[in-house]
Amino acid sequence: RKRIVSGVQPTGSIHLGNYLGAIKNWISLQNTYETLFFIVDLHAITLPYDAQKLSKATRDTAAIYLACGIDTSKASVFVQSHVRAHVELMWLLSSATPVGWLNRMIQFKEKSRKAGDENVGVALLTYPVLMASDILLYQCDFVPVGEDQKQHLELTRELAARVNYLYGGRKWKKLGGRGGAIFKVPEPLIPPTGARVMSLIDGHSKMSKSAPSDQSRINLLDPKDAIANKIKRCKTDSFPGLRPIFYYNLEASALLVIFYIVILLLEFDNPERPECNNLLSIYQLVSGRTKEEVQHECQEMNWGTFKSLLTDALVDHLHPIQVRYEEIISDSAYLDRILAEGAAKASDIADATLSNVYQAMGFLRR
Ligand code: AQP
Repeated sequence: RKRIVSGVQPTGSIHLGNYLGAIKNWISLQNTYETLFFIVDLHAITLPYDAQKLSKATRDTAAIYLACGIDTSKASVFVQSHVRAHVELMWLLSSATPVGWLNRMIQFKEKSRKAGDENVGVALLTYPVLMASDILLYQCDFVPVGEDQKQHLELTRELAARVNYLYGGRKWKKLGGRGGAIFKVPEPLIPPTGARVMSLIDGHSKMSKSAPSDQSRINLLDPKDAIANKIKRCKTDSFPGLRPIFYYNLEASALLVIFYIVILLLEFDNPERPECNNLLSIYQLVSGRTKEEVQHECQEMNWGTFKSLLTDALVDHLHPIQVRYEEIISDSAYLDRILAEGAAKASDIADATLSNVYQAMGFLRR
């Protein structure tokens, strides 16, 4: 079977964006592919973080994976730092990574501009090399990536090709290796559309763990009251109802009726209503309805009616996940066992790759 690897950083509470944009998609992927899902704790320290909270966030994230439906009879679940090969391979790959490639990374430019050079650790610059090592260690075929990670995956692909060229093939064979490619060059797996969840207080920014306001996100473990409160207070717009804005300017001419129908079909994507699009998309994803069904159901609603519908849908969807999470997190022996088994399986694959890289790069082996 083709192999996939993916993970979430334990940088805070897992929110609806992480779930709808990543974890929920993994549930179906685990049925088709050989899957490895890890908690990306080594990446969580690239920006200033609270050491007192890291291990709890790591356990919580693992429990959430399982509570959401990751099935450990199909997928390996492990903590990144439990598989030493990630950091080791990163060092080896660093030697083959031109600094220029890293300087060009948009995320680095944006985050370092905000924080200032003196406040940014080297890890923020070298983060994409660790990400490359996370992927290449497992010789995976596909990596699910959102828009913001596309550039990093491209770097991973270029780095894999470069290492294969520098050390693979006949050169590796001369060193006693099997020759050929050292790394499989992975392909991006673009998730289904509509999975980018935006902040509840600003329809132009994505929902994020590190956004200062908790009001901007629905955390997967938020109780019912918190969800109701956040949805009640979330930003909407001043257009009436959930209809397309053009509706109210319509004359009764046939041409405009056709125009209206086209706009109606495009309501979700109306760039003038980012908050409306976001809330409708969230409702669509948690209710399991189609875009057309949601449009039909909601077009006559005012915000008050829609918000209570959305709150109920969210609470209904998240409740079973929260119940399951409580069971898992309170059984620490079970969680420890799952993570130990996952790390052991992952290490088997990762260590084999690492050993090949050491050999191909000419190291004296024990
Ligand atoms: N708002 C989002 N909508 C859809 N998908 C999202 N993801 C994150 N936010 C959204 C997806 O979640 C996965 C894991 O993300 P990550 O933890 O590795 O880092 P991130 O993308 O930077 O997520 P956050 O929540 O914004 O964390 P912080 O604040 O720590 O940077 C990825 O697949 C991502 O696409």
